[in-house]
Amino acid sequence: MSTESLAEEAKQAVMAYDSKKTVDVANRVIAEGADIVAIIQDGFTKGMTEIGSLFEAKKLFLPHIMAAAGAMNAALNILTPELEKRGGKMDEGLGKFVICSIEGDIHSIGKDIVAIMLKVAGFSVVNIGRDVPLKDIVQACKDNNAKYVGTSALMTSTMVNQKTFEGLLKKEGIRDKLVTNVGGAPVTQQWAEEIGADVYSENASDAVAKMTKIAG
Ligand code: HCB
Repeated sequence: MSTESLAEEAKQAVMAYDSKKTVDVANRVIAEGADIVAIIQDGFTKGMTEIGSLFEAKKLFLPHIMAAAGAMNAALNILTPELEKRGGKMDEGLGKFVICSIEGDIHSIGKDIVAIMLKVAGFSVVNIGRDVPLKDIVQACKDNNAKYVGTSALMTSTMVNQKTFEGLLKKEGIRDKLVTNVGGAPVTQQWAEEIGADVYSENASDAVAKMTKIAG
């Protein structure tokens, strides 16, 4: 089956809140050796985005989002270890990369995809979770002697914490030691520039492309 057809099935399965189906698609992606990243981005993620739009249009409600997220996560639980396996022996030599969903934000699906893809690309990723207080992110950067820090914000109300975080890094005297990366659905290149973040990443592939270039 083509990658396009599998991606379409993945999208439809998320939109049907059907975990059995998402797991079935994930298993077939592995069995057929299909492109996992393409299926995640062009399939499962597109289904989630569509669910988000229907929610915004008040055609769906929170339980629908939770069910769709559950279906997507069921597939990611299968695809993530396979992605790591296909990455071969991961040399994490590109440096420590602290990543999290920022204070106030419990959305974690996208951040976890970015984390795993950066790991496969060769970063030593320290995924410190979701809704992480800004002071704890700073502490994790210090404790790990991180070179890079990525924050994910899925809401307009939590994006502002990315700006506060930039200020906190300066106050703590470690801003110059870090490359900051920002992402999440409402985040844009313009926002990154406005708050003084070093890199904006639209999606996981973009994060890998831009960060590996910087890591040299
Ligand atoms: Co949630 N939610 N949600 N939600 N949710 C959004 C984000 C809305 C846009 C839905 C809407 O109104 N249309 C909305 C935010 C509105 C706004 O502020 N503009 C919203 C809301 C309001 C809420 C609650 C407040 C609802 C409520 O309780 N009334 C609540 C949040 C509570 C809180 O955080 N304090 C809430 C809860 C939930 C869950 C728990 C049901 C569930 C999350 C489950 C989980 O993550 N474990 C959920 C979901 C799933 C969504 C939508 C539908 C999908 C998000 C998602 O997973 N997308 C989302 C609608 C949408 O975004 N269009 C909706 C798929 C992933 C793969 O994409 O964009 O997250 P991504 O990540 C990409 C990309 O952005 C980038 O790469 C990733 C991979 O390609 N990236 C980074 C992300 N982080 C990065 C970090 C980097 O350093 C670099 C790149």
